[in-house]
Amino acid sequence: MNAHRLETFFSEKSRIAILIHRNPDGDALGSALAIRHFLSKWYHKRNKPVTIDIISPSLIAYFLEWLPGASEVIRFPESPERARQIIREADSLIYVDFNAPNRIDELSEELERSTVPVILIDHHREPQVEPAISYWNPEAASSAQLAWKFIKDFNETDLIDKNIAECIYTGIMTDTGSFRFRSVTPEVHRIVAELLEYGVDPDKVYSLIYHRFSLRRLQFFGHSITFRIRHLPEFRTTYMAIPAEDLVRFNIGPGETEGLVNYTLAIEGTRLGVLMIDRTRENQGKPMVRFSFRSKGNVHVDEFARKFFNGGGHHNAAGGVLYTTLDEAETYFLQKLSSLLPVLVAENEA
Ligand SMILES: [Mn+2]
Repeated sequence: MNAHRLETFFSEKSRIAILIHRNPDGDALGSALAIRHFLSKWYHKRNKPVTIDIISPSLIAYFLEWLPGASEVIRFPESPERARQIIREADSLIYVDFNAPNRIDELSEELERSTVPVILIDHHREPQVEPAISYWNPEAASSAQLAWKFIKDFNETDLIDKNIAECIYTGIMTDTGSFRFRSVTPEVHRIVAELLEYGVDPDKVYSLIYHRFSLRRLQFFGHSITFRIRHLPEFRTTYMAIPAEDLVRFNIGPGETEGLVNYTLAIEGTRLGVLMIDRTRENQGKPMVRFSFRSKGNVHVDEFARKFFNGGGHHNAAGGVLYTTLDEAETYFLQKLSSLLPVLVAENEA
């Protein structure tokens, strides 16, 4: 995208709503904040009045609250009417780290009604929007690197600062398992190198995100790993099924189960790791189980999640949901697992 087209598009806008997905992760929030910081400065430089709001469909996890500007994000559960109104009055919408209006719960209706142009900044498969401006690449390791490209394409590097760099760095770090996933290319490291030149402190960012466990949360992880894990070596699969009572017992809040699924892949030989959590309490008491899938190599969990679990995502990281009890969800999962067996046990794959 050339700078002139971006300039033409944004110079006509004065009410921009930036939208992120439910339970925003470091990539969604970091990208959205970086874009808001940058665009605010871009309009300020031109003396053009503008309103730029970030709307989150749910609350923000405590370990992301430190991100520069996070306190200004509008959270739907706290101000539902205001969130709806911002979308209704917006003259442009920026979708960040998601690409289907139905991923943002109660706000989906407002989005579907809206007729204003959409800017898409995302790396998930099968987008369900027709954007006016698109920074979409399913091969990208993170939305943050696409947000970075968007910012750089304005050709006004004097507006880029440490806050912007820190937000982008957080997005890339959290979506790449700290720069180790297959999706990490030399290009990703070149971007990270640039971000460090703006003064980002890697150890500080890592600690603010990952060294934030309370004793209670760490004990919940320990309890899950000890009592809720099942290892199926013949399927090269490891999964955990977490009953609602565990969430209550350890008082586990939104975002606090983040990262638990990764321990399933730590067992040698495992190529599919699954976390299923009873979320009935979040669904007005009606049965609901959320799934997280992680995999290695050519075990493509996005297809598996889409086909059987009302979900989707990336080749090696996806999510889904079933409206059943946890026991039923586990039985169903074990039935569907056989469809993956050939690829799970294929030879010559680590
Ligand atoms: Mn992402």
